[in-house]
Amino acid sequence: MVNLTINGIAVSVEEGKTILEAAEKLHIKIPTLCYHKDLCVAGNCRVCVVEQVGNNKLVASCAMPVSEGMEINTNTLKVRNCRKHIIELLLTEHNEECTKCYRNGHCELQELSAEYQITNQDFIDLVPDKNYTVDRISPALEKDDSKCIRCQRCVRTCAEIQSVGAIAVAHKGSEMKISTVFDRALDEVVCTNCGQCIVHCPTGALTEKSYVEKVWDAIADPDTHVVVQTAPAVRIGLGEELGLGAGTRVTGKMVSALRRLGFDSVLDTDFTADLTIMEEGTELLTRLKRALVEDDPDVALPMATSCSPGWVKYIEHKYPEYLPNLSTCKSPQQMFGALAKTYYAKNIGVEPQNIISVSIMPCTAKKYEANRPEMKDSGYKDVDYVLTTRELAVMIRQAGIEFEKLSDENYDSIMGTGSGAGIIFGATGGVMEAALRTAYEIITGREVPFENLEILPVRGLEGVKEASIKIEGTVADWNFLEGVELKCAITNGLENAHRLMDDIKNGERFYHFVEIMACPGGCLGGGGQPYPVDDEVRMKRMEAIYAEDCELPIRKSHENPEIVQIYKDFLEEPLSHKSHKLLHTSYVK
Ligand code: HC1
Repeated sequence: MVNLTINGIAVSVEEGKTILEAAEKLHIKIPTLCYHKDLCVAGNCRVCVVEQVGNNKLVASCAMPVSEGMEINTNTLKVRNCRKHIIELLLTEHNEECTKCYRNGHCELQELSAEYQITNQDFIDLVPDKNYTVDRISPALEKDDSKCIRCQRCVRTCAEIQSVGAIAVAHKGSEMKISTVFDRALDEVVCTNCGQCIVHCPTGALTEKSYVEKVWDAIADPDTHVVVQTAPAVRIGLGEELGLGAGTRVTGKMVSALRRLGFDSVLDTDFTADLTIMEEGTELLTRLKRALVEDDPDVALPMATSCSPGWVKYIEHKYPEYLPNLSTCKSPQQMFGALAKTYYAKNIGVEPQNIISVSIMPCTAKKYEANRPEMKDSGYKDVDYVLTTRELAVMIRQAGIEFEKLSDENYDSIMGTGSGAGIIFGATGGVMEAALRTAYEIITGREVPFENLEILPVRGLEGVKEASIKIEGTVADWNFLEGVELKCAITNGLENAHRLMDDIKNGERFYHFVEIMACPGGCLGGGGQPYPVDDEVRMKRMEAIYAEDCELPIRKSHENPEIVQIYKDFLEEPLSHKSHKLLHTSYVK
């Protein structure tokens, strides 16, 4: 341990820790901008300076490791003046139209300006014409260089967490900017639309494309029936965005708020998460049969999940030769959209052209996914508008709804019932766990023992998790699986996906089934969820998801009565002609 004092208070921390981490232990807050717990240290903004006693030096506390006997002051006149000047200098090149900024009220630079009472400007405005580029081409993301403080959190996120590298630093000195290859629009480069750059950006330089006004217009139109679906992870993120603690579960209040906002049908993506288990599970068993019984050399294994659109875009760019390995299942969002304008429309007696289908997602890539040309199998655009968890919170605030005071309400029916297996889709490992709960019962004809419902090895934030299950006691149709050791892997975050895919490609690992989610922690850590985020927040959200699963009366997808009903009334059976037409797709190089 290393002993030091901060503001005269003694503290001991492990060797290698920084001054910032030591101060955190003493509950002394040092302001930061370029620093983020998820990322490697850059030390480029210097707003975290502190004074080292003895040499009177100002040092960047996020980058400076502690040393024995060190004496640090975090709140001297010199420190405060230096931080204030840094903030003022940042503001000289920053778009100051804060009242018109998308991140107004959620901006770290704005917070620091308020904290340091920056009320006048001592420095010359370096960019008086504010003639910056704003990239609004993507259906998912927007990039406004006039709000960038060049902290490079986005660049490190895109490279370190996501291994994508769509954005990088270009030019030097005052010309320096965050750019793409040949300064192209985000929509024209390898960006996966995951939105991790947004949740790591301290200002409004990177934001989601908002469809709030479009949705208000649809709600106000008396000729449209507006159907809304809510993703598994929204119910554990919305409360946090509205000022409740991380991991607060607000499912019933969210349903109630959606009705008050004016949505005509309030339905649940968990329903189509359950449907995905039926379709994807059957697809996996079909592939296994082709491989093990028919010895078909063309069958693509491992089969990979396809519900995370950031991951789908990543595999298209980086591993196109593995596209046949993707499950042909559309994501639950898109399955829902296709059914909203067919099955649901027919059931409620509304013409599909009069339905506007809205989804609330923790994810920005879902906006891109809804706009893919493949996603029109209902004969219309399957999902019209995608809002993030944050955008839903905006609508709730605009409508003057006192969220905390709402009472709990239930989703409408049909397509409003989800099982516990459906909700755990929102956490990394959840699709695998949900699939295993159902597959076990189908293959063995026996009920999963209650104590085995929770499959702990597939849970948690670890980069790559593995599970190997020996199949025993199969029933008739599935005897070809007797004694087979089913090998599965789960990963979250595209850097981890990259490592896993390279190992598969190099023949170092073999699996039958892999679950890959683009964002750290899975959808609960998606690019449309509240900021700020780190592993502590992700863990709280994860615990909330598993707690919700525990309390649901139905915890297996195949036991969801609305799933049983849709196969009876409409789809007939998994992988039927109708389900192929509406629920499946394929991606080509
Ligand atoms: Fe997800 Fe999914 S779990 S991808 O993270 O399969 O976004 O929550 O809605 O579609 O169900 C997201 C979450 C979500 C889909 C489901």
